[in-house]
Amino acid sequence: MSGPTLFERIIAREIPSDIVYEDADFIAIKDISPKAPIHLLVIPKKVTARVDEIAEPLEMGQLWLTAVKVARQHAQDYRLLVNCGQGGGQVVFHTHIHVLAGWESGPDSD
Ligand code: IU
Repeated sequence: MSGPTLFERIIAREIPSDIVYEDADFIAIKDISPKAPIHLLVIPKKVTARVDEIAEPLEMGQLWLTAVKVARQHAQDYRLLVNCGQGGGQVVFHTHIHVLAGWESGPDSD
């Protein structure tokens, strides 16, 4: 299947989304089906299907630094998570990092 990914269409404002962060290279949105009190997705604008397709250390570093920055804007403690490939639970094949946070006392407490 070709054509723009779901997240490209969100970046282009073709599909509405709750955008919490944007810069030249990344966007962060609220997950439409949150799995934690705070559930954000940090998405590179440069499309790769899955995180292990990012070969450039600088790009990989900037992705994770942006995820940390966005996470810290919303919580002191948080979980960063990447699903990689169908067998790893990935559903949207445009690389993204999940930011999960906001539990009373840790992710296994609720
Ligand atoms: P995954 O890592 O590919 O499994 O995560 C995809 C996420 O995208 C998942 O948590 C969905 O709830 C989320 N999502 C979304 O935020 N908006 C959408 O329109 C769709 C999925 I489809």
